[in-house]
Amino acid sequence: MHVQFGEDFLWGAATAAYQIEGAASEDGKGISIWDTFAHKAWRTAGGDTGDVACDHYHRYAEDVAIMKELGLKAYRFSIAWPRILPDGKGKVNQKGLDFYKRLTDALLEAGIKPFATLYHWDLPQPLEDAGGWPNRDTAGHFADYARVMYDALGESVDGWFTLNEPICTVGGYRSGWSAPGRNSLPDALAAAHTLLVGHGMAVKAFRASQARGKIGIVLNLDDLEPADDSPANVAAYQREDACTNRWYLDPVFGRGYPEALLNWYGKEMCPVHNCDMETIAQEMDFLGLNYYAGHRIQAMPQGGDLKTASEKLRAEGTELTDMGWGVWPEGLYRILTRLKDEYGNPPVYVTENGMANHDEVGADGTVNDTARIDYLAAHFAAAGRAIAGGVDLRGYFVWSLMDNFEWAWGYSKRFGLVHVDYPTGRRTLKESAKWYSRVIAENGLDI
Ligand code: IFM
Repeated sequence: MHVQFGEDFLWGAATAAYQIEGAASEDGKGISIWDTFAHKAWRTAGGDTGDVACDHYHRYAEDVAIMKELGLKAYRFSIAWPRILPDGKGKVNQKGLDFYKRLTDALLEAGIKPFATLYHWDLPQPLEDAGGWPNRDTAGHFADYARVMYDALGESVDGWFTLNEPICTVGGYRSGWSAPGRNSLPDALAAAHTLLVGHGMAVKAFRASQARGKIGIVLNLDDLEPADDSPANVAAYQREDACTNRWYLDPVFGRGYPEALLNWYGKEMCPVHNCDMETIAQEMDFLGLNYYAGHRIQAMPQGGDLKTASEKLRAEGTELTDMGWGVWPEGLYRILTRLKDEYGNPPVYVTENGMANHDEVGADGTVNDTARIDYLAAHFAAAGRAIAGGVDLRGYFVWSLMDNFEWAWGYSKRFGLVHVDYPTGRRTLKESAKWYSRVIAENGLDI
C-alpha cells in the first residue's frame, strides 16, 4: 500500500538543548538543574552528563549540513534558558542569543524551517534555588525569558513551543529520576499549575510581540484503555487518563482540570488564582504531540498516589524498543483521532516519535537499523490513516536527529537517525536516515 502526504506536510527531526549542545559552561552560560543533577552521584547511567554531549554547540554547521542532505523541511530544537539568562532573569547573555541566531540563520540558509521549544527541562539553577516550578514567580520569569526570545528570533522562527512535556518536569518534583530530583507531592502539584500558567503567559506575550511565527505547546500523550470493562479498571483508566493526558490537555483547551484529578487530589491541588484558568487557555495555533506509548490500565489496591493505584499493561504481542517501550503505532492513530473528535480538530504536529535501538557502526561503515525503519514506517502509515480520516496533522518531527544524552539513561540509549561516536563526535547516517530522506523526497512511502 502507498501512503502519500500533502505537499505542505513538514517532515522534520527534533532535538533538545541539554541533550546535544554540550558547551555546558561556555560563553557565559549559567547552570541548569540538569547540570546540577547529572553531576550528582548515581543519578544517570554511568555518571554521564551533558557537559559535552554531541558538541552541537560547536558542530551546529555540520549538523545543519546533515539536515540539508536528508532534505528535512523543518528542525525542532530547544533553547537553553540559562544560556540566555544565566540567572534565569535579569541580565541577558548576548553570546547565548548569538548562538541561536547563528543556528537559525544556518537553517534558513539551508531552506529548513526553525521550530523552537522554549523549555525542554533545563531550568536555570538560581530559579530552582528560589523554589523552582512550584514557586509561582517562575511563571513570570518564564514569560520574561520568552519575550527576550521573541524579540531576538521573532523574524526567523516559524513555530514556537512553550513547554516540552510538562508532565516530565512535574516528575522531577515527585520522583528522584529526573532533575531537580525532589520528591514532594505538594511541590509536584504546584509545579504542574505554575508550568501551565507560565505557558499561558508566554503565549500572551507572543501575541503582544512582533514575532512572525505561530505558537503552541508540546504534550506527550499516551494511548490508554481499560484492561477490561470491570468498574474498577474503568475507574483506574479514567484516573490514569486524567493524570497522564487530560491534566495538561484539558486546561490548555479551556476545559479546566479534569474532574477525576480534582476528586483524587481534592484539597491537595494547588490553589488556583482568579484568572489562572483563563490565562492557561490562551488560544494556540497548533498542538505538538509527542507519541511513544500505549497501555491497558488495571486497578491496583490503592496506594498513596494516583500513579500507584493502577498498573500499566503493555498491549499484547507488541515488540519492545531498547527502552523497554512497546511498539504501538495504532495508538498514534487513536490519539490523533481523539484530538480531532474530542478537542475540535486542532492543527497538530507530531513533535516527537521514534525509538531507541542498539545501533552500532558495522565493519562496512553502515548502521543497519532496520527495526527503526519498520517502526517509523508503521507510525507514518498510522499518521497517514489519521489524515485520511480528517485529522489536521501538519508535520512530523522524528525523535531524534542524532543519538544524544537520554537523561537518566545517559548515552546508553540511541534514538538518532544519525549515529554519534561520542569519543570523536563523528556522525554517521544510519540506514533509517537514508530511508527517511527518500520518504521526504517522495513525500510518501510504500508499506
Ligand atoms: O529524549 C526524550 C525527549 O527529551 C523528550 N521526549 C521523550 C524522548 C525519549 O525519551
